[in-house]
Amino acid sequence: MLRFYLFISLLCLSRSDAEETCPSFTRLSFHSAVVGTGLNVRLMLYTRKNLTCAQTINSSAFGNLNVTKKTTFIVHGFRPTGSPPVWMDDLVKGLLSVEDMNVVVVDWNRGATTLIYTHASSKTRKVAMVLKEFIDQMLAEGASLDDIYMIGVSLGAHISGFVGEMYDGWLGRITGLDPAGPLFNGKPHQDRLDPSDAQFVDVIHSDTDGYYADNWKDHLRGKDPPMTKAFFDTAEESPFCMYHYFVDIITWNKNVRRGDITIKLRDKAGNTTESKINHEPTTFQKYHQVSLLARFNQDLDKVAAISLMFSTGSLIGPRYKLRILRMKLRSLAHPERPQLCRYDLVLMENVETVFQPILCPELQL
Ligand SMILES: [Ca+2]
Repeated sequence: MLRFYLFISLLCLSRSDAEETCPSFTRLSFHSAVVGTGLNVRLMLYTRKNLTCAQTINSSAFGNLNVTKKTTFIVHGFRPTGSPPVWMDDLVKGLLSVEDMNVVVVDWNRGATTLIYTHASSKTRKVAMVLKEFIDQMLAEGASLDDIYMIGVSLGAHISGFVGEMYDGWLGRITGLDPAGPLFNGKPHQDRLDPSDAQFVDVIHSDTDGYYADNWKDHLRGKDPPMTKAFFDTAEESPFCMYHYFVDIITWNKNVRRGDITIKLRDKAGNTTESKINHEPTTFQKYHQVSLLARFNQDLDKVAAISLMFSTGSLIGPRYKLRILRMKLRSLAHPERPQLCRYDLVLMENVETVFQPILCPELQL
């Protein structure tokens, strides 16, 4: 019994030891917010090797940080109560679940915690300087600015902007989440987050003054000119926009065909763009319509030629034909544009078939 008790005690001891070695985000009391806090910036690293147990890192101790991978900094904002941000853990886990990268939580709770907003905002430049020093060291170790991504919330958005400004906008990306308005709205670009601070800057407002997030369309429609452009997803390279079209295809092969369709569009000026269809192979059944979602890097207003290629993906065996009764191209972003059709086509496997589309009849029976 004594031995069992000792075992339990050792177990508890080792567990509490392990917990102590995992640093956690600075937790302060409301009292700290009342009296105010001096600035202290801590960098806490999470990777897939240490998903749940952070490592405190600095310019001379990188821990698991791998400079050949992407590094995402998460920078919080004003903390009027001293408590850690409740969303931080979910964001860290979410990022690491989609990509094997370095996630650095920038804990400046000492500094951000105060009841007086101007005291917190006055420290943002200093936080940016600390981050610049750290990133400089990362670059010296072989990291690339292209791989640096900063997600900044509230004041953290402007901190990210200041860091980006110090690198003349060559950081890979900055995402501003509800960037702080007071003391920043209407200021020159060097005093706030702006589109020139990184190669790609995106901002999400969920609490724009006076507008609810779910009313964004009405708000933007009222602007002159109207600003309602939504992109379902974006490309990896500049200019990042993706344009979506539906390609409706009805086939009449006797047997079921499975395969991919590659689509190219060309306009009268000779500009071409190729689809990025990256879903599972499509099943074509006789007289059944399938609607493929095609993504293009360019939005060609007046399509002069369409090219289709069918592929089953198999390198050996017979080449198949896909007999198309009707194909229809329609823009998702511009449903008012005329839909383009073509009838009676036979696609030979792995052979590009180029044709001029015609306007679809207004009424399709
Ligand atoms: Ca700026």
